[in-house]
Amino acid sequence: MTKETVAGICGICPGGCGVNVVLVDGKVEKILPIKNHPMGVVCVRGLHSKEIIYSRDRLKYPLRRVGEKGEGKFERITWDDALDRIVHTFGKIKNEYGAQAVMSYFGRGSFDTNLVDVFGAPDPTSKGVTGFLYPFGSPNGTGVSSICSVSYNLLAGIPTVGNTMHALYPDFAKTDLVVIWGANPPTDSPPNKVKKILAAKKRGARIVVIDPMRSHMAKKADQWIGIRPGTDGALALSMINVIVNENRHDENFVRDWTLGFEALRDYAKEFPPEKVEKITRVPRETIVALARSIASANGASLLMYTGLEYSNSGVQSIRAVLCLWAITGNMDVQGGLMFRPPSPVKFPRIKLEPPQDIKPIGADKYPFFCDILNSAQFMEAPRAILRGEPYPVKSLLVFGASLLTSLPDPEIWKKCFRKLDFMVVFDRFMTADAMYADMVLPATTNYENVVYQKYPGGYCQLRQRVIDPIEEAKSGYTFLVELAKGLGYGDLFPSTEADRLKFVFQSGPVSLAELKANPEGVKYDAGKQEYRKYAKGLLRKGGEPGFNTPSGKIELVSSLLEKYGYDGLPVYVEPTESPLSSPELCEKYPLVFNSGARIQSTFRSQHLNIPGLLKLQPKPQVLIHPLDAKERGIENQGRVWVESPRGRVGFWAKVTDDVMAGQVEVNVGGGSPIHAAPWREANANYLTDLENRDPISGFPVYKALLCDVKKRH
Ligand SMILES: Nc1nc2c(c(=O)[nH]1)N[C@H]1C(S)=C(S)[C@@H](COP(=O)(O)OP(=O)(O)OC[C@H]3O[C@@H](n4cnc5c(=O)[nH]c(N)nc54)[C@H](O)[C@@H]3O)O[C@H]1N2
Ligand SMILES: Nc1nc2c(c(=O)[nH]1)N[C@H]1C(S)=C(S)[C@@H](COP(=O)(O)OP(=O)(O)OC[C@H]3O[C@@H](n4cnc5c(=O)[nH]c(N)nc54)[C@H](O)[C@@H]3O)O[C@H]1N2
Ligand code: SF4
Ligand SMILES: [Mo]
Repeated sequence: MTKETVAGICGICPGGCGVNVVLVDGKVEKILPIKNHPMGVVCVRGLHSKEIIYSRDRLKYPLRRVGEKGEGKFERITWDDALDRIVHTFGKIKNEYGAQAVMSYFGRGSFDTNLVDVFGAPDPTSKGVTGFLYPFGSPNGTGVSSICSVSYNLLAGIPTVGNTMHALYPDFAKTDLVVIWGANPPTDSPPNKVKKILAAKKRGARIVVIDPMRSHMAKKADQWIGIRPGTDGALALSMINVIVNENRHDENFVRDWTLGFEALRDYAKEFPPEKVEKITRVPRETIVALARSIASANGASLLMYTGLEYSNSGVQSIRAVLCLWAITGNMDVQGGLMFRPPSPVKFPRIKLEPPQDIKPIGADKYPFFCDILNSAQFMEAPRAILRGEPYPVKSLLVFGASLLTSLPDPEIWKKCFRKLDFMVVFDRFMTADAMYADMVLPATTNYENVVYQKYPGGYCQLRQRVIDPIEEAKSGYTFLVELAKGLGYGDLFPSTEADRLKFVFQSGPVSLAELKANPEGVKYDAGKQEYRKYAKGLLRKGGEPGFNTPSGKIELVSSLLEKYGYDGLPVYVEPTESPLSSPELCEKYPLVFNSGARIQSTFRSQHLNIPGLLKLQPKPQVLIHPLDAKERGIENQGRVWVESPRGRVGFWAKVTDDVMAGQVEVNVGGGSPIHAAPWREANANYLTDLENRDPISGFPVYKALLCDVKKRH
């Protein structure tokens, strides 16, 4: 028996956590954290790496469909045959309908640095892999950016503060007050912020969590503020109202560095705490007290992520919160919401240009989204696939995604899959989508790949290949480069993973030799942190003072949104399906529906076939308050139906006051053929609505709908 331990990076999700891999006879035996690694921790899924890598469910060979779509009959083919067939069919579709008829969807399984830095848009960075089909001639690179993170990161950040939100970070080390608003850091990938937040608390900073659920983080916080889902915009505007009325805003900052204060002040008059208490369910005293704390904190920091994206005013609600941070002078100050320093070093990237002669799908309805991302908004794909509007889409490459479990209305997507001429799925496992594909191709875990990982703050680590690929699985990079070669543009990219590394580190901030000599990673200078960079000309390209917005100021009224025909103010809109906006519907569906708060043992639709992880939560749950459960005769762990105007799905009740009375939280992820039976039957997206979206982002309203929960006999 040979036993060795090698330093590497966890290869299960894109979190990039540093791990020591214990190998016995060349097989992964155990995963241990690397001490003092910038990511710090290894989550429970990382600890179960062995079970995931060697799962008997892994796809091992390329497959070609031989039965009907959805039937699940496939035969093994070779990679060469598979690639030839894809190249031939994409070419045929291009000749007949134009290159735009070929679309790609890159999901949560595609966030590897190799892919994002090569095939993603360089500026602004969105993590989306949008560019693979640009050289082919198709603007329809799309993916999970159509439903995740972009609304917060790009569409709210860029028009308001002039940067992506990923270019900002909360100054936990110096803060007085941490507000966690629509995020739960323990289930982040990676979960590296928890330690910093708890250290801030220990130092005496106050931690406040605004969330419909008493989340993991809320339990550790000083205060949990429960809120009705989708109403955060009203809460933020009400705090603005209080602050302005009490003259607590930062007058100098507002005068010198913001645009549209008077209009915002006037609009916020419509949101007095007495009224907003009824909208949000946050008591008026709490609204006033929190507003005062944010205004008076010597640095109030803010941590947000996806929680506010999925309502009818998602982008604008996130903007309202940013406006609150701006007028209270909490931007780029000690303890506040900081901009990352301009980095003196750059990793070389490959720049792909989108085709200019044709607009992506969705550009007519979501022009701001499509322009910022240079990509299609996938929510509009059914129109193109089923009705040929505005032009037909005939082929879909699904890369590391599970559309049938993650998008609203799985039946419409099945219809799309049946209608497509050609569909390819590249994944680690057989997904529900793959059952409809013409070709199913096996992907590696990142333990089987060679790449590098760079971390914010100046740290870089080599991702060593710790095991050989399982059977014929290929890395995403290898697959895409081989496909690009077949399609005639392989010469744009380094042709192997090894060449790819050489390309980056020929002029990257650290050398390949240094990285190889230090497998736990290397620090490099990512710029000096200073406060008030906007005043020193450190945020704009030309070195002029100000923010990176059209006016150079933080735009409380956004000129960019106005240019696209949207309201420039961060307007609040009541969710279109809610107790206040649809009282009649509410008689039949009296509970507010929320879905998709992360659980540790799963990652969206993943790991629901892994016995060790399933043990942690064997069944899909709906979290319901004891009062609502009692009224319905529902017991803890009892079987229930969750019903919405779209349908009904079976779950198990978790009766808990971690959710507020009158609203429920439904687990997301179920619905794949390989899932354990209870999860296989529980696809929460039969309950959500494809047409109910945020008008700016096109994101579905996953988190502010109506439903009822009934005992299942
Ligand atoms: N109702 C409701 N629906 C939601 C949400 C919600 O909150 N509520 N959340 C939304 C969000 S935020 C997201 S991001 C989407 C997620 O939706 P998806 O992007 O579909 O994410 P996953 O379900 O994780 O599916 C990822 C797939 O990639 C595969 N995979 C993993 N790693 C790799 C890899 O390295 N290579 C390849 N080729 N494949 C890989 C996995 O096996 C899995 O099948 O769901 C959304 N859907
Ligand atoms: N273990 C694990 N980790 C994951 C994932 C996973 O599936 N499993 N998914 C990954 C993905 S795809 C993403 S995008 C990130 C997301 O990371 P986060 O955005 O941090 O996602 P959550 O952990 O669900 O935290 C969001 C919080 O917002 C709350 N929330 C929901 N609706 C509202 C609302 O209307 N208002 C307010 N104020 N809060 C609301 C939820 O209750 C939840 O506590 O996590 C990633 N990490
Ligand atoms: S967060 Fe992701 S990368 Fe980090 S340990 Fe967990 S599964 Fe691995
Ligand atoms: Mo996501």
